[in-house]
Amino acid sequence: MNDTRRNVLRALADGPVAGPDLADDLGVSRNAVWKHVEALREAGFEIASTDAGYALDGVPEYGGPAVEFGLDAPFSVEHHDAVASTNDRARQLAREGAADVAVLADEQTGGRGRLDREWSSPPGGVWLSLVLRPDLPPAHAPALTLAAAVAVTDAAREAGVPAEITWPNDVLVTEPSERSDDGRGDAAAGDRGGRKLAGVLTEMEGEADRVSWVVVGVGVNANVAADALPPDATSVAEQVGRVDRRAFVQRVLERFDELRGDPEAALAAWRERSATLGRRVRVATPSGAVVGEAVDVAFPGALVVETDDGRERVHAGDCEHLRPA
Ligand code: BT5
Repeated sequence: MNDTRRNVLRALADGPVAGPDLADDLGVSRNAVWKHVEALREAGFEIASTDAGYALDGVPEYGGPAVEFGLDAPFSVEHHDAVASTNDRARQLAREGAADVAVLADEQTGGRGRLDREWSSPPGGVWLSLVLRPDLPPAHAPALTLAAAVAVTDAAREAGVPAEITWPNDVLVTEPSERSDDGRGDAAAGDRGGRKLAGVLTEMEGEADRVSWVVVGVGVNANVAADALPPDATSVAEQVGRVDRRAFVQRVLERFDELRGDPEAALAAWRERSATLGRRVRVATPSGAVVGEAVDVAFPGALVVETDDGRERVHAGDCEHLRPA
């Protein structure tokens, strides 16, 4: 959304404003104000012309301007009805120099998981990619993935879904008997630990000592029927019914914004929400399987596994929860 339009909305949020006053406050012509109001009406904002001036009567259910309106985090939002992949669009924006843009799509036709796996992205989901330009060495970027997983987990919990995180990037809903807080630890061998609600795909470009950009892609099965998803997936709709995606995305962006500059807080929050810590795991890594008890996650996101041969730090891989030995 352009800056003047954003400022028009901000002014209307505080009550009716006369067109001439708005023009003066924003330093634009009355005609320009009128054009911005018309554009906002087209975007779904209900703006009445009253004796007291323009009055905001309604905000659209979803979309870029709707998510930006009332958002307490410094992201501009670009919404598409459909794209191949919001990560691809975000990478394009990153290469053009953008920062702090959130790309959203209702549907992805070529959604990607890690290692070029497919990510099914039917209409109704939250398919979101953040363009970031943090002042970080590339090795620290995994902390952003953890922060995103925490942000999604908190938004899901506020929507009533008992979500937990499995290392490194999955947000799952576990069956009550499998939940990490009941201490029973009896998920089936080879189990991912529950049904997958969301995943995070982080991509970046940069020099050895500093990233030039990072794209954090977040996929959440929000208002999607379970039968439109892979068999071991679940959705917010299936768990608790349809969610207000505008509020959900705002919560994700705000929580992520709180955590992105504070990796220690992100790590602490991740540990509290983790279904992996304290479990026996098998992590498939490029150099072989690591099996043992997951005892910690260490900065910037390594899983610490207590194996028969001592402690190992695993930086990347796919993690399964095992039955206790
Ligand atoms: C992930 O990969 O979990 C990262 C997913 C990131 C998706 C977002 S959506 C917005 C942005 N744009 C993109 O193109 N991507 C990002 P991974 O851990 O590799 O998990 C992939 C596996 O999850 C697949 O092989 C399937 O088994 C399963 N899967 C595919 N679609 C799913 C879905 N919608 N829900 C749950 N599981 C799914």
